[in-house]
Amino acid sequence: EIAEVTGVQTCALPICAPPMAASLAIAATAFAAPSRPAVGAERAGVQMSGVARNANFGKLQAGYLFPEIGRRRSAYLAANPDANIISLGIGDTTQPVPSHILSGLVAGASKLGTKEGYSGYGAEQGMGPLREKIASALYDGKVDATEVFVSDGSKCDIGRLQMMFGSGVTSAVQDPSYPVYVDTSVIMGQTADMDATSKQYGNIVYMPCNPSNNFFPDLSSTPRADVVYFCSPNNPTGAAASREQLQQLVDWCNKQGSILVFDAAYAPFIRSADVPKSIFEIEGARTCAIEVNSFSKYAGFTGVRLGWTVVPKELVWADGSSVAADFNRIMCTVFNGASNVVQSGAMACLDKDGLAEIQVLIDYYMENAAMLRQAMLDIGLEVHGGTDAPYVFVDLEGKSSWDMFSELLETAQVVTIPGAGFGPGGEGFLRLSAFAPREACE
Ligand code: PGU
Repeated sequence: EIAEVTGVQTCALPICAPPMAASLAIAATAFAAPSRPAVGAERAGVQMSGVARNANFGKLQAGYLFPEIGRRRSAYLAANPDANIISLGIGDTTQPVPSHILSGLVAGASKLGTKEGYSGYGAEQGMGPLREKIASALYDGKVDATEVFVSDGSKCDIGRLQMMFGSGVTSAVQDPSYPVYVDTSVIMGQTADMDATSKQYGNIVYMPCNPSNNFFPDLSSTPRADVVYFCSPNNPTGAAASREQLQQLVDWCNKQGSILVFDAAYAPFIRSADVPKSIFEIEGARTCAIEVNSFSKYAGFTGVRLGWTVVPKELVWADGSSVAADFNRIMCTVFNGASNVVQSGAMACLDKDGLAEIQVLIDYYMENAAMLRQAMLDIGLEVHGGTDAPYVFVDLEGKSSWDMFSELLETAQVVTIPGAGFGPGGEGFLRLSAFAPREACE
């Protein structure tokens, strides 16, 4: 019976111990962990662990979106080695780091070569002067330096926020949305399986955001969720929510007792007047919102890596305890502080010269966006985004987005991102990234 429980009965392999020792070992492990295989096993010549796979991975439908696009691009290149591929796919910056910001990175690296300048582990929350500078230069004093947690990027912070929320919460997302919110919810075990027809995971609240509602959800008919992910300007639709819309969102979250995770990674691309660049410009946000943000798209730091998360002091859990205190606990436990070299570069981003250099970079990418938009309009397609965000969202008039992705790759050697990769609500659209070099957009 014990052998049956542990599954060892079927093991007829040389790695198994002799019968007497085996039965003792089996008995011991059977009491310790009766429902699991106790030892590694070899099947079809492959050594396997006795560790059960985290079942949440089985719920994920495919690999992470962007490596999947990369895989298809590489397969095409392998079959067509002379192809000159134009990439309007992943939102990855392409222009060099400007000179003043670069000098900050270089200075940070050089310091490490001197006895006086050398530093080892830093504060897990980031260097004090950088936290101060983020609070003053980007939030105009609306947040305190102690509420800013400096990190290695906003994607990583979303993962750490999920670790803090745990597996018991329900999450709401815009549909379509940046796939990290849903995928991390699945991996954390917050969701049920995906429904084959609706292509939605159970226990996630999908908030449709499309041309029919001007890319803002009807909150009056949206079920409550514990955590609401909202990205503005949005990836992939390019829509930027107005002040009134964000006020509605904050009021709704406060009323429902939800925590809003506001992703402002594209804030500096906003051109429209009076569109907020931070959720903390909205009254009431301090009792419901967390903001994740990043230098990736501001300053070409996608590979350099520096982001931050703002958790206001007023934000508390249902028992009245501090969310910031728990996020701090996560950062101290699983993060050892952002690179000191990179934090020196970030300081340079935020002084007068650095901010001016960032503006030049953003102008460059937004000019690309305008060109992509115009090109799509010229061929008679309906387009969204591209005016307050570096993404142009093209309406495919009912065509499948994966089919169109393949067709464009094969006939024009252009890489794009199919809207369906951002959730079922993205089907029928294609995302074009303006982070390409100018020649690609021409
Ligand atoms: N938040 C949003 C809304 C994003 O679109 C991205 C990057 C990030 C966060 C990540 O920022 P980091 O600070 O660099 O971690 N989105 C890109 C890149 C793909 C990816 O997997 O992050 C995109 O093409 O959508």
